Amino acid sequence: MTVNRRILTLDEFTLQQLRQFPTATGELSSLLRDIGLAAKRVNVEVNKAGLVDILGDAGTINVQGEDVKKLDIYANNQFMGVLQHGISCAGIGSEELDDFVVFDDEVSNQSKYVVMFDPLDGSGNIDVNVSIGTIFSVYRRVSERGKPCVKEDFLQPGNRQVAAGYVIYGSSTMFVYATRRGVNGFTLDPSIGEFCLSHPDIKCPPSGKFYSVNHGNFFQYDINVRKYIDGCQRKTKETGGPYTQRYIGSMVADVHRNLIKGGIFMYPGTTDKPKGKLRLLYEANPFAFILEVAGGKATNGKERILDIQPTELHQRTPLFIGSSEMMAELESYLNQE
Ligand code: AHM
Ligand code: MG
Repeated sequence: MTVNRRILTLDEFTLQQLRQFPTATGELSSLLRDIGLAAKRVNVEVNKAGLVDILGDAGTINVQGEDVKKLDIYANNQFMGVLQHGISCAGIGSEELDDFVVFDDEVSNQSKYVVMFDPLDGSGNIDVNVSIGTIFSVYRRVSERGKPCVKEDFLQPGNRQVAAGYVIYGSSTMFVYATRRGVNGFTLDPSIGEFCLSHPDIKCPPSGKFYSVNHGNFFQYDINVRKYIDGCQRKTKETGGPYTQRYIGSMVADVHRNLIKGGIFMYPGTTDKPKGKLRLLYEANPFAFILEVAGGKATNGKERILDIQPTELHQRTPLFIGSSEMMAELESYLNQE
């Protein structure tokens, strides 16, 4: 008789990690459990998006001037709700909200962490059944516990993240998170409603075949970026190619593929938008942290993403992120006069 391999759930895994730190309080495990719970609720709605009247525009424009889809609002409320009612989070910042939210109640003021998230990244893809995701970033607050959290708790450079992760609502639903100790991926088993450890200790291959960029903007990119993209298209077997271009338009899906298989993702500045499109605090920073822990790299073209001192919640940054050797080659182009 064959014996089933022991499956570790997300909760079991985080508790197991906790046991290795005798002084740990369990607040991070609790926070990850809360995020996992919200992700499962969002997953249910994403799966039936075509069936119920939750699909489509909510008819409002968010703080970035973009159309807000109903699922964006639903996801935002789920993540904010679990974090507000949990025991670990003192406040949040979200792509969908104008400003930081300080929870300011007895339990929250005692909490150790603040969280920033993009509740539904790639939401332009909802209507067409393409993978979308949630991205989150966790910081230990710098303000005194017992009091409401403050702006400085949120405006910390990415190198101070305690944990970061994403959920991909794809052909299966996965929860991937990183701490300094490693990156681990959990696949949702719908039959038991649990995220189960499926991708332990993820390492990003140093090189790969994929490059992901919006080619439609090609003539708006800086000359060195264009030269690099041109170089990607000229790769031969002898120079590590041929490369394959893959751009889904959901950063979570594009970076997830490149993390697992090796590749590079770019959202450079354009002549119209010199800072690009992506947001530092809840898109670039969490992925930069995850990729670096997995052995990859992330820059804005001039400096390491994780070293940028943020000044505001919704600030944007150009982003180049991926496998270490591919990033080194990219940087050799970007550094040209
Ligand atoms: P969103 O947060 O409004 O969904 O926008 C972010 C998304 C990323 O997931 C994706 O990589 C990018 O926007 C695609 O933008 P573009 O269509 O300009 O290439
Ligand atoms: Mg979004």
